[in-house]
Amino acid sequence: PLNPANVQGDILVGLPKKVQHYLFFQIDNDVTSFRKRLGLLIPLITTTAQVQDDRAKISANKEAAAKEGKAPELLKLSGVNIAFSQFGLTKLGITDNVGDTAFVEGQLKDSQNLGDAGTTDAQGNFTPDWLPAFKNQIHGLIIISGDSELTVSATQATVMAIFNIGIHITLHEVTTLKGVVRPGAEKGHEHFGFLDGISQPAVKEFDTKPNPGQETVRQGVILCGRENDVDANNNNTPFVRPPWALDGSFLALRYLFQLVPEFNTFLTQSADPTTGLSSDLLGARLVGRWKSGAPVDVFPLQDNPEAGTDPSQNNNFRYDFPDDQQTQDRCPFAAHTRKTNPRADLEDLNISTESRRIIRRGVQFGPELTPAEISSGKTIEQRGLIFAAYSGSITNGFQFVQHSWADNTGFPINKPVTPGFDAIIGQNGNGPRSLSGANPKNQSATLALPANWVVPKGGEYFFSPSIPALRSTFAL
Ligand code: N7H
Repeated sequence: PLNPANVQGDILVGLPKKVQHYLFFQIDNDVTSFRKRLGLLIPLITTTAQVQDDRAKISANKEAAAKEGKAPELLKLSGVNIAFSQFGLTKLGITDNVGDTAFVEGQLKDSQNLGDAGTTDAQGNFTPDWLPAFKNQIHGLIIISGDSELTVSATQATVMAIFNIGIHITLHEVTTLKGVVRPGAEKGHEHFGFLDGISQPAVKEFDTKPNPGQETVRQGVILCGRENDVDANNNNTPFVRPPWALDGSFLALRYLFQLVPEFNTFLTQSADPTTGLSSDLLGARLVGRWKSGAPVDVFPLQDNPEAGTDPSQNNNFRYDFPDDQQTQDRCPFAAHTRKTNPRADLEDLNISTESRRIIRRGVQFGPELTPAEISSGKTIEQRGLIFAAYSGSITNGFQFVQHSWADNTGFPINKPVTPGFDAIIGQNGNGPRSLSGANPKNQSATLALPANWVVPKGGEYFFSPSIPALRSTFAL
């Protein structure tokens, strides 16, 4: 059985965070010293068991404070996880093939396939419009989370001191992305304003009390070497993995900028109040949920904020109301949540979606809208989502969801009209995007989406090894 002390904490439960740093690094030439230093880092790595303990402490604290009518004492929690790219494995001299072609090739090479905008030179080589940092060979990623910028920076300094003492440098930083949860009532909401992190798969024999509507996946969908660790793109053939891959997970990391004023302006301009399509309803139909989190499949005409935050209601739908499969009365076929987890659209055709599920652990970055941005309707500050998704396979999970679902205008299949692009994340390089069904009163009309308002600026695929694998195979 699965031992929570063996699995890194971000995968199955998520490091508790208000602030989260993603430190992308390269290993320097003295690999032996790096591996020794990694050995010193291992006791600092937060395991699943520790996150479970920390979360229990946080709720006990809150309860105790509530009883006494006081504000809960601030816990200075901090978490550390580590993951390696294929470049990192190669640098460490680990030659085993972990059995995931997307990971082995790296995300830069996958960027065109993901639909990222970029340029192709005379030799036919594609370069995405990414930040220069992500065009480097990144060897690994250290994730540091905590309750404040101060705690996280202090932990980051400790981590750097383990690897680099005096002139003895074993690792250097390529870039650090600093995520921060949005303030006040926007906590838990991404920058377009929608509550996020609602729908995650439950993991069999780990998340033993799924919420209504929450689907349970076998452990191998998220962790390598466990039940159903199979290639869904190749007749569910079992993946061949080295033994040390057991209880590790792949991490798809994407640095996604969001153009919030432009998104808001589009909603205002494309609303059609004469047919009842307010800008709020249009936004909800593009996402598949109202800003509150309430799913449009259950609440098609009006928001229900109470249901939005209620775990017994906010995930309890399958796009299987009698009118759902052939009409877009309730939810457009190309709404973001429907594209990325189509539920009954495939399941009722006897096509399983289990191997396509991912666990999302991202964090927002950047400030709230400034007055100048609100008045001009133009993005000035950089903001968006550091998207992070874990699964037992990138090719089954993130890559497939982005390429074969979000970017594929014919998906979901078997519909009377062409669904179009995922309204939020669908990508067509520099080309145009549109979707059908945005207006429930005119469902075959297509709505042209002006440009990408989610702009990929970089990323990489990583492998997050188990604690025993870090000891046996990565560290010295
Ligand atoms: Fe999405 N958004 O604000 O619109 N996402 N997402 N995502 N996403 C979800 O159900 C968003 C991105 C998935 O099971 C919600 O938890 C934004 C990528 C999946 O019903 C909201 C960005 C990929 C789900 C957003 C972004 C996915 C999901 C509803 C980028 C994968 C669960 C909250 C900036 C390729 C679907 C929730 C389900 C939900 C938003 C990126 C996938 C509000 C802004 C790149 C699988």
